[in-house]
Amino acid sequence: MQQKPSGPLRGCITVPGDKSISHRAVMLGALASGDTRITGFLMGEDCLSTIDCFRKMGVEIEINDTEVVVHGVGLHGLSEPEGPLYTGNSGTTTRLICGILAGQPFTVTVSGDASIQKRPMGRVIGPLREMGARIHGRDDNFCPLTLYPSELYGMEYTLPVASAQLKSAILLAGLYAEGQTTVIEPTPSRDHTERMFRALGVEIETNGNVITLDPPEDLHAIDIAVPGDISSAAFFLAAGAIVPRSELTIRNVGVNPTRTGVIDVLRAMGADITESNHLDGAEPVCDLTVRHSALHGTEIGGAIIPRLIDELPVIAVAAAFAEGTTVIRDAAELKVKESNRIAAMVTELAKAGVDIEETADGMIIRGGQTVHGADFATYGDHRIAMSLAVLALAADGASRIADPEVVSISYPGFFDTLDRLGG
Ligand code: SPQ
Repeated sequence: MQQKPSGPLRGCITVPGDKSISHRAVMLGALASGDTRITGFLMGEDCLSTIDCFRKMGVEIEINDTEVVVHGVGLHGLSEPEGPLYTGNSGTTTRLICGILAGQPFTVTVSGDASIQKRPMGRVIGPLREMGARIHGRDDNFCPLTLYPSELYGMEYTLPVASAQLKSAILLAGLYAEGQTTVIEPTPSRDHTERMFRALGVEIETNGNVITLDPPEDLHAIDIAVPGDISSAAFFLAAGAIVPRSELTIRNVGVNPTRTGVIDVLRAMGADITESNHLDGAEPVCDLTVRHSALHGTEIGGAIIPRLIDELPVIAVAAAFAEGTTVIRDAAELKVKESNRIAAMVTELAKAGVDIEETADGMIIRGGQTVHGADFATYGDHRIAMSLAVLALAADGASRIADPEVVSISYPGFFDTLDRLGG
């Protein structure tokens, strides 16, 4: 698809529901006793993969527009699927479901697309085995993964990486374990699983970086309102900041503090972002307004990284338009996402004439020079596609983006919303 430089982006939009919360709502709704009504559900391919997996295990799930009703089967009510579970492109589905499957009395195989088959699963296999799970993975690290019936025991586990998927897989297995399960994080990662557990009546305590779960008798079904995804809003925050004369508002965005690193970093770069209409609930939300402003480089590393890991590609785009140098470090996890997001962004931004250098755990961007339109590859990665679309809005000359349809993994209407804003 061809994208030309944009006039100002103006207007008021909503973004689709949070992907992380949508996955968890289906998973925990399936294991709850009673019906879970989910509003604002993300109808992206990844979340539909999660629905498909649970349907195959006997859970009735209705979809009406953006509302989903999960008829929970209870903690011990899943049934053996007829064939393997297919998780598509979704790392969250693949890793979290392993925690649940480890506690089931049947054998099941899980795999996904070519990208999922390259993503490391050893980080989940190891701790689940320590809890007593019997799991076989290709080369002990990759899909397909086969899980066999086994007895699970609670344990204390220190995560080697700050990963919400790994933390959640262990806590989900903890539902089926004898005794307490404790997870210690190097730095806090998104805590949607813990918040949802609490809302469903599970005893779970967070003390700094230590999370302890007591296995429950059952989960009580509740209604879940999914807020707009801050990871999707991030594309418009960056676009509004770099396209001259823009001013746009994104309503009802989830601003859980474990996810708001992108707001902190864009503000540190000089972006004009204001918050209004704060609502506190299981997951806090507010409206975000961004106005174009001059940006400058910054340093990004340490504990903020898990709070903005998925937004680093679009932050790199903002850095290309910022005066001075931006250094991103401590972000080696970017190499094992849907694509190697460090290599992908360095290669594509260099095509646009950006002075950018790959480092072992991040990148260095010397911004403020003219950024040119170019023919961009997406590496089959939704976040790379949308980040490059944002770059194209403010670049000099037209750009072409190969396979733009990959955005449907997390944001099916992305290009329509961009059009509506004048992009
Ligand atoms: O689900 P998937 O494919 O892993 O999606 C990504 C994304 O960019 O949408 C990562 F590639 O988000 C992850 C995120 O990076 C979603 C997630 C979650 O919902 O728990 C946690 C993060 O991954 P991790 O590996 O740090 O736990």
